[in-house]
Amino acid sequence: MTTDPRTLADRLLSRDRDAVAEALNLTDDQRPERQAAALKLLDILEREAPFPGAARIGITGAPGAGKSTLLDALVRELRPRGETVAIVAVDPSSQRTGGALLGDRIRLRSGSSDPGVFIRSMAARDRLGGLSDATHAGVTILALVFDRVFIETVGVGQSEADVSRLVDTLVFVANPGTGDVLQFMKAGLLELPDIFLVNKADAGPIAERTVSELESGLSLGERSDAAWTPPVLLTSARDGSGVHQFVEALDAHRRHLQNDDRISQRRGEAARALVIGALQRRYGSFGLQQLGGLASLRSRLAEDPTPSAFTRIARLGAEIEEALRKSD
Ligand SMILES: Nc1nc2c(ncn2[C@@H]2O[C@H](COP(=O)(O)OP(=O)(O)OP(=O)(O)O)[C@@H](O)[C@H]2O)c(=O)[nH]1
Ligand SMILES: [Mg+2]
Repeated sequence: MTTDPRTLADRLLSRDRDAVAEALNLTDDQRPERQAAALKLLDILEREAPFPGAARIGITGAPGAGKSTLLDALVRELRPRGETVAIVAVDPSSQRTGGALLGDRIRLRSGSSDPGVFIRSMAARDRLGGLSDATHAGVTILALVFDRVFIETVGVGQSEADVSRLVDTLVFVANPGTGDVLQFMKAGLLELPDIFLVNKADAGPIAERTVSELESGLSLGERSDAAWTPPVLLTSARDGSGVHQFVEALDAHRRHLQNDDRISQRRGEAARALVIGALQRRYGSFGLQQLGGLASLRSRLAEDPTPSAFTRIARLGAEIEEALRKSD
């Protein structure tokens, strides 16, 4: 099958839902000629996408915290408002079927024929808990066609930082009474999320205790965005309480980012971190040394902000490979 990247890009840019599956298949395809077409497609999409476009939201938290159940509740809150929703569920290992199960659950409730909901499960291929480039591609494609794009990832330390580079708003879902909040704080990750949810509010006082733990933890730390105080909300994905307030908090954070154009800054920083992360993952620190090291790479990325992240990763990767070949 031949796919012309320009034609496919135009269909996505005009929000043609039928083009989504074709685009995702293209970016998943490992054959070299298809990879080249996929890169061209993603490059066009990243450069021509309306700004700021869809809201990109990451949902992270320990296994079993209720992330998928919350997404299910969110879909039922957002669809009656006429909003379309795409969900990327990142499976930490290909054996797991969490994403597929989530898909079945939501499809079951909201009707399999609802074209306003799209769910895709993706393997975290590159390494355990990490996000693959396919996730980056998926978000770029889905953000053109749907109003909100959610990424569900299991929090295992590094994955919070990875997902924060792909989203505008990061949500941490705490499981009350399990100690995961304490672990999260110890790992120094409290500064990343923009919204905290303590789910399973129906479990009673233990959930309120977790709220206080988080609030006191948050009062100690400094945040990179001093103008935003992350709310700590109680939700029950099971009975739906707090879900409406959660959506309000998501909207408030989006408005906050659009004030003073913080969103451009955030996306710019995220894109640079994404490029560095991808190169590090692929070539290691020895590879980065071929480009003069991290500091030099950072300043190069800051100087010339024009190419898409995808193009940069490809070009800098080729440069590293060339340098490695020469030093052989
Ligand atoms: N009591 C109660 N149980 C909940 C709530 N939300 C989710 N659960 C239950 O918690 C379990 C895990 O829920 P999931 O939504 O699959 O959790 P998850 O965070 O997506 O889990 P992974 O994808 O495995 O990381 C399920 O049995 C849910 O029914 C809640 O608000 N209250
Ligand atoms: Mg899940």
